[in-house]
Amino acid sequence: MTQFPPGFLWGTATAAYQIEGAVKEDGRGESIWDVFSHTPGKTYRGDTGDVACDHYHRFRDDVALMKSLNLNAYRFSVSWPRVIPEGTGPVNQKGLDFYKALVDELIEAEIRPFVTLFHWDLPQALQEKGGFANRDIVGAFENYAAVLKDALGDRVKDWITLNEPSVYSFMGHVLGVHAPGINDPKAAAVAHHLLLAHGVAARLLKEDPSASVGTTLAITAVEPATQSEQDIKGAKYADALQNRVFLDPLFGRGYPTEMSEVFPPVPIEEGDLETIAAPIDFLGVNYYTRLLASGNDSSPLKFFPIEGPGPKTAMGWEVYPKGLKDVLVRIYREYGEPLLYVTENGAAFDDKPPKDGKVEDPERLEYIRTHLQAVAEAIADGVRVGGYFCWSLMDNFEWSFGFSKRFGIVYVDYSTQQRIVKASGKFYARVVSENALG
Ligand code: GCO
Repeated sequence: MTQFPPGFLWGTATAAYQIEGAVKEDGRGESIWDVFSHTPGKTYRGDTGDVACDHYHRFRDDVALMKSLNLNAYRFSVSWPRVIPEGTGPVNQKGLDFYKALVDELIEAEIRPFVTLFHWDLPQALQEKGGFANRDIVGAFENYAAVLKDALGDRVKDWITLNEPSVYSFMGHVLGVHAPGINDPKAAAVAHHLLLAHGVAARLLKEDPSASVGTTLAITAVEPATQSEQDIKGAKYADALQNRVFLDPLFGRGYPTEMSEVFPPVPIEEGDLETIAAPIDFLGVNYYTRLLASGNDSSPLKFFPIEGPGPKTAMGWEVYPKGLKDVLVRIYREYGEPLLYVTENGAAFDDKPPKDGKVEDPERLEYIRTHLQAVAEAIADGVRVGGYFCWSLMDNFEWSFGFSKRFGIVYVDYSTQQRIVKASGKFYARVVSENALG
């Protein structure tokens, strides 16, 4: 039996655009993901988040579902355009009311809300002014944070400013496979403005001394493909560009030098690095897989990823639980021992349709079990990990993959919106109730 510390938080994570649906209801404005998903060819079979899991209408049932799984925390995101339809300007009271009702329902169920302010669904009106490439976004974000603080701050104490700024910057603005679908190496400016937005929002939210404020990064366990000098150098670039571009400035170290070697210069103004390094109470770590890097001086990023030998999920991501322990230990030791939460971890597999009301997903169950073991090992090594949030509560809109990839521990039948707890969900519920891995 591997015991977790008393008070350990057990949750699941979701994001607004991936589950809510109701994109045109109650005054919600348009987001860049509405535009992107409705652009032909951008998502699998043209799937959109128009309905998704219909969580906007079913949130009470979904909270009851979490309760039935014994969960004591829930990480969700607020849709900026639902709350401020144009990004700046008038506030949409009905949008705020939805989140107030959700928070009330969670608290009633003794589930602690962790609120992510920005999980990629930028108001389209702001994108039309340049989005995160335009420095003005920082003021808009601060204002949005203030609106949420006023509306929810009496009951929400755990805030996550951003989700995975790396993915938003690079998949959205260099590769163009996520909204806003731009191919432009100016992504370094986008990354910088995201970090600045984080800094100003963190400072503001922390005016409440009882608030706990952090941000969430996608952290990849980077390893050299071989021990050759070339690959070790490649891994250094991969780590700098994937992880340290965000970790270093957040913890007051400025940007890694590798960044300016491969991207145009970051538009840093005086005081920016101090703003970005505003004190935080925790760091959220999203972990899925490792990156095996092979060095190559002539490739634009100085490395290319090579396929690892382990089993793969339906995303083609290598299952590598040891990497989760490694990244937790590494961040804790190298960045001043911050409190860490695993804010996302989970796997897509091609689940078979329910049979006799059951969904058997042994691979996902094993993925979660081995990754929880890795978390326990990090804790045993002295790392402060405050909680674990499985991605995801239920199958949902997996961005450009639409509904073709299922990450849930709860199965969603999209034709009826029926939810069925998968075997992995039942397993997770047992771990939570015992606060231990059997
Ligand atoms: C992410 C996002 C999630 C994804 C998940 C699986 O962090 O990439 O937070 O929205 O759905 O990671 O790809």
